[in-house]
This record gives sequence, structure tokens and C-alpha cells, in this order.
Amino acid sequence: MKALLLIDLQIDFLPGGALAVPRGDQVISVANRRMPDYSCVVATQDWHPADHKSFASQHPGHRVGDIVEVDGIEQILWPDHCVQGTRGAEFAPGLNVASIRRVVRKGIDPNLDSYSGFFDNARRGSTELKNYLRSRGMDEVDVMGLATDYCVKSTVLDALDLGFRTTVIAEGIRAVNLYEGDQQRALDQMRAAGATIA
Ligand code: VGL
Ligand code: ZN
Repeated sequence: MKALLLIDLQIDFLPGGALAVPRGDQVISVANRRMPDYSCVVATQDWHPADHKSFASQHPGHRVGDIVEVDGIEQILWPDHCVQGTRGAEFAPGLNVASIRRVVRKGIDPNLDSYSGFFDNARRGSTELKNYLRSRGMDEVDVMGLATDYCVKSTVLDALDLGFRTTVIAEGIRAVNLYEGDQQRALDQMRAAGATIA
């Protein structure tokens, strides 16, 4: 049984948003077109408190793109984004949210970032995603959303690690590309770990 995972299809990741992913808006129609093919559609939602430690605003003297250490792990600093309850954290306008069976929120702990829909970046804690998928009898996941080089990649690598057969929907992903080549490196890494890029 195969589930569709929609990663962070939120206003702040679309053009004009706080952490805009170039051409991120183009994947919304892909999600809408694909959803009817699955009995189980799960969406993740980046859901940060206003003082989240992944925000450059919480590190005086640092700028967006800097890398700092937070609680012993490396953290890239981002603009404030997907703050709980704000418009930027809402799902993209036009996304067919009625077809989403379950929403999994992540990045809630102010001191820990969580790119993956399964675990935080330090792997100290997990979301309900794995148990939810297993309880629904899912052993396979198709993954799409934003952004290829962060949350999609981390979710795909964790899904493979947890034993899900995993396919990346190539037309449904877009990358931040903080550094040139990040998108290609992310695709290579996912493929090397066992993902099918379709
Ligand atoms: C994401 C950076 C920070 C993502 C979330 O959804 O890929 N990237 N928070
Ligand atoms: Zn985030």
C-alpha cells in the first residue's frame, strides 16, 4: 500500500513568501493532480514558534545562510518562516486540502530544527508519521513538495531508513539551491540511498 507525502506546501515557501523556493508554486497543481490516485495522503507542515533557533533573528550578529551550532548540531540560519498561526504557515492557496487525510507538524521545539517529516535533525524525537503510515498499512511512499534540498531530501532518506519503498515525484519538487548544485546533489544522494526518482 502506497501513501503520498506532501512536504511543506506552505505559503512561506512559495514565491513572495519568507523563505521562497524558486518556482515552488508550480508543484501545487502537481499535488492536486496526483492526490486522487492515493487512499492515504499525508501533508507535513513546518510549524515553528516565533523564537525558533533556526531563525537568523535569534542569533544577533549572524545572518541568513550562516551556519551556527545549536545544542551540539549544525544549524543553517533561515529567515523567520512558517511561524505557528501566521498566514505564511498556512497551506498554499489552491492546494486541495480536502484530500489530505493527515497533517504532521514539525519544527515545533524551539531548540531543534526538523527538516524530515519523521525525525528532528538531531534524531532525538520523532513525529507521529511513521506510526500513522504503518497503522494505515502503508509500506511504500511517493514524496513531493518543498524543498528538494532540505525537507524533501531528509524525509526521503528517513523513509528509506525506516524501510519504506520510496519514490520521489520529480515534477513535484523544487530546490532552494543556497549553493549551486544543491538540487543535483540532493537527487544523487536520494538515488544512492535507494530512492526511485520518477
Ligand atoms: C525547509 C528550510 C527550513 C523546507 C524548512 O521545507 O525544506 N527548509 N525549514
Ligand atoms: Zn523551517
